[in-house]
Amino acid sequence: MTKTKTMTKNMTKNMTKTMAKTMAKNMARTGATNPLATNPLSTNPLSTNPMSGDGRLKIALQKSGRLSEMSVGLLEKAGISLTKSRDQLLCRAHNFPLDVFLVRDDDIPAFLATNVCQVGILGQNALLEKQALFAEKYAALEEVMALGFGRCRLSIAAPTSFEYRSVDSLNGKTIATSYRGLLEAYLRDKGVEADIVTMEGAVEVAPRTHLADAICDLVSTGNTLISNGLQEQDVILQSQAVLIKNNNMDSELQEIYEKILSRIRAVLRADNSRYIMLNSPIDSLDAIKAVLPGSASPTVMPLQGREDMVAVHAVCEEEVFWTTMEELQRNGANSILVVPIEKMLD
Ligand code: PRT
Ligand code: ZN
Repeated sequence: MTKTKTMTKNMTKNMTKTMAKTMAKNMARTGATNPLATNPLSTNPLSTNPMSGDGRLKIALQKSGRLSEMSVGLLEKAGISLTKSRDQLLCRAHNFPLDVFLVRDDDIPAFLATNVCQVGILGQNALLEKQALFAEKYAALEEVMALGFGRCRLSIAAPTSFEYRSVDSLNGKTIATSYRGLLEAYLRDKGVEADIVTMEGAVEVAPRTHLADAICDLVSTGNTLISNGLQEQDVILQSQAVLIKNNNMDSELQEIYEKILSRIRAVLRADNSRYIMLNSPIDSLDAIKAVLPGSASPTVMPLQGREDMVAVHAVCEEEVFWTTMEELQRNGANSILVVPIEKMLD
């Protein structure tokens, strides 16, 4: 089978790594500055040579995994409508100059480093791990914005029977992880000497199978650790999904990027904000304003037929808890309504 055919066949599985490598090699060999010129995707029947400097921004998202749905959802909330087909590598937005590459999260940094894509969404942990392992290659990738989903932490955990007093207890021990770069940096910083066993998955079983004394892995609920008889000990990194970019955009792409950025900012702001409406006695207006969370200047309007009451409307840029509503009520507010905000632009 020819190389091209193999790639097409395995597009949904293996292509991303191969492509990034091929591009990097070609660039090094030819000295080309534009990796789009050696684009193996040009045989992709789904595309009309999407990478030929066509004035469309390229974004890399995780194809299938914990970040996929939220990443695509974020673009959709930003008004970008994608032709959805899960087994495609490439989606074109039809109302915005944006192409979306759906790839494995581990490959996203390479896509940006080779300028196949200019922006991407991935876990901070994944970016920092690549930068820890290959500092020079990924130095130019920049974290632009935390996106508030995919929250987790990279932690060291050990069997409950392990007498863990501090990270020093790991001296001379073996630790299994998929995050060798970050773990090595952490241990170096703490002056701890330990052996590291790299595992691609199922890290949590390593102590039970005597492959390692402890592990270093991502944790969100902590249930996986508990069900494997492990106890979380040290948190190396708090992580969440982030928007990243390379520094390779011409002015045309930069303009598209800034528009997307502004829309994503607006979406995140709206997601975190609530519109609150209530009626307040004029006498306790100041007290009520003081209770309204994260709201600078509420709108106050007269209430028809009520000399003693006013209507108060405010955008609260943080969550409105039941306890806050109860406090507003204690201060004389009634008819309190809290509604989500769909879109918001200054
Ligand atoms: O196929 P591809 O390579 O794209 O996906 P992947 O399997 O490598 O990644 P995926 O989808 O599992 O995770 C993508 C990103 O989601 C990670 O890089 C993190 O940024 C984020 N994330 C958030 C997590 C978790 N929470 C998480 N809990 N990634 C992995 N886990 C795993 C963890 O490794 C452990 O096995 O979930 C287990 C622990 O979960 P709890 O809830 O039991 O603590
Ligand atoms: Zn991965």
